Amino acid sequence: MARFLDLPPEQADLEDARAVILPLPFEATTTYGKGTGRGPAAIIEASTQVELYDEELNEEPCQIGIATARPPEGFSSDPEEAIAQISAACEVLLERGKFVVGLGGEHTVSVGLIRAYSKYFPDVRVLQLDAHSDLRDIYQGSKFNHACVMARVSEICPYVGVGVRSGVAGERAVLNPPSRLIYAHEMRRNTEWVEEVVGALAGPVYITIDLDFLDPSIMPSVGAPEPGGFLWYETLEFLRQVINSHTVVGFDVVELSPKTDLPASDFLAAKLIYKLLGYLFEDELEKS
Ligand SMILES: [Mn+2]
Repeated sequence: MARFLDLPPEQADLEDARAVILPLPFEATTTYGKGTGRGPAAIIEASTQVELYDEELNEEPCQIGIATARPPEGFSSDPEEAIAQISAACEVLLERGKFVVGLGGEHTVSVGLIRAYSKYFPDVRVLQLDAHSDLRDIYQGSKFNHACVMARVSEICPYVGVGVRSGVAGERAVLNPPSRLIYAHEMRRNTEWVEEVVGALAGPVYITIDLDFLDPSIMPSVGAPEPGGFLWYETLEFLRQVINSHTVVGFDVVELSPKTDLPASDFLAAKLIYKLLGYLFEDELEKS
């Protein structure tokens, strides 16, 4: 597999890199549009076209070193096994002090990543960006279906879900505070939503980004596109504020279902990852 951003070997060396891209081409329980298994490769391929210079930060965020790991060896197609493999792979990287960026794959992969993170950061809280609440306890006979991701996450740690515009009746009642679910229509009505979400988070924060949080007009390459999503700059401004207000310890970008005639989606995912790494390591970049 190619290297994220096609960085020269010295900037992509696992030993020295601050951040590691962990491709997780897992797809087993997708229900609607298929193809998330090809997501990581498509994001990495598109990333080779991303400019290394970030004009907003006036820095080259790649200076922190960004390595690209291999997917877990003998990657299982069974969700539970795959989650265990992902968790183990993530732990190895956390042990080495790396900032891990998980690349999905279907959203199920986040359960493995968050499981590993919760071991290293026992008081971690998750911020979920997603069009779907993913709160079903069981779906199509499995507790590890992508429609159950946040039900499983809520068993690991508290979380705040934002941007949701598709869910099931009574889902809020199953959440124990401080976990919270904020619907997209509520965010649209409340100009203070960014401050509200930032205020609802505490401790080390892990961000899981289901790309269908974004509006299908800018992110059509997802399995279950939902109208009424978020646009590029509002998403960046929101995430930058989260990063500036909290210690963000890791994130994942999941559910890209690449289509050959829509390369802009793959590029958006790659650029989003690079923008976030720039925001996250801005202080270190300024010092260097
Ligand atoms: Mn999801």
